[in-house]
Amino acid sequence: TRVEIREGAVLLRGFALSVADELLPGIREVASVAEFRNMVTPGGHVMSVAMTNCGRLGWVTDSKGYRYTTEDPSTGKRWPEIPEAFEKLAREAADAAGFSGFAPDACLINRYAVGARMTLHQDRNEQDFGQPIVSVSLGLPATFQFGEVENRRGAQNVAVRHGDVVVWGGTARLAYHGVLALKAGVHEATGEYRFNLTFRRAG
Ligand code: MD5
Ligand code: FE
Repeated sequence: TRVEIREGAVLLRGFALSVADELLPGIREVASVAEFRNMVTPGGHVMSVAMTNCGRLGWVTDSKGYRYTTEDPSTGKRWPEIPEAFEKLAREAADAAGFSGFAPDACLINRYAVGARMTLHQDRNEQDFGQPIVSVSLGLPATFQFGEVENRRGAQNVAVRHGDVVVWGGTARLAYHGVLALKAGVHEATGEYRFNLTFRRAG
């Protein structure tokens, strides 16, 4: 089913369910080359979410700031390629939400363990805010928060589960959003984790 969670943001419930068993080995393969790590924010905080990337560009943060890089700073090697199954899913989800021709060049992979969270923020490191972001949830459920474009006030909650895909574009593209602390649990596909694949056209 298709749920419009706000203007520009479409939740495609279960859209990735049939390909989840191709996505999870893909995550494992990417992480065998570019390991999950807890990056440091410019303010000096270690992020509770562990991250890695695939694609021409990868999102990183360190004491110098947030940015996209072509190389993994922990190895100096280029980020692994986006697996074909990831790319196909991202394109089809964007298409289903009305954004045809989406060609991501960056896929940030977030790994949430119990207690991991993401405080309200905007995604502003990409070149063209006219391009949507496609987000794929795998494993343990989470509570996603989405607010306004102007400020952090009045955020609303939406539950995201294994296989759900959200496409953010148009007026939702710069909305504040975050993820509440992950509750402990065990999922048959991912064990004690939630994974989120975030596809962007960054460059
Ligand atoms: C997550 N990740 O569940 C989320 C999914 C991130 C991040 O937020 O930056 O890694 S992406 C959700 C998103 C992206 C762009 C815009 C909006 C939400 N929004 O307008 O609410 O790990
Ligand atoms: Fe974000």
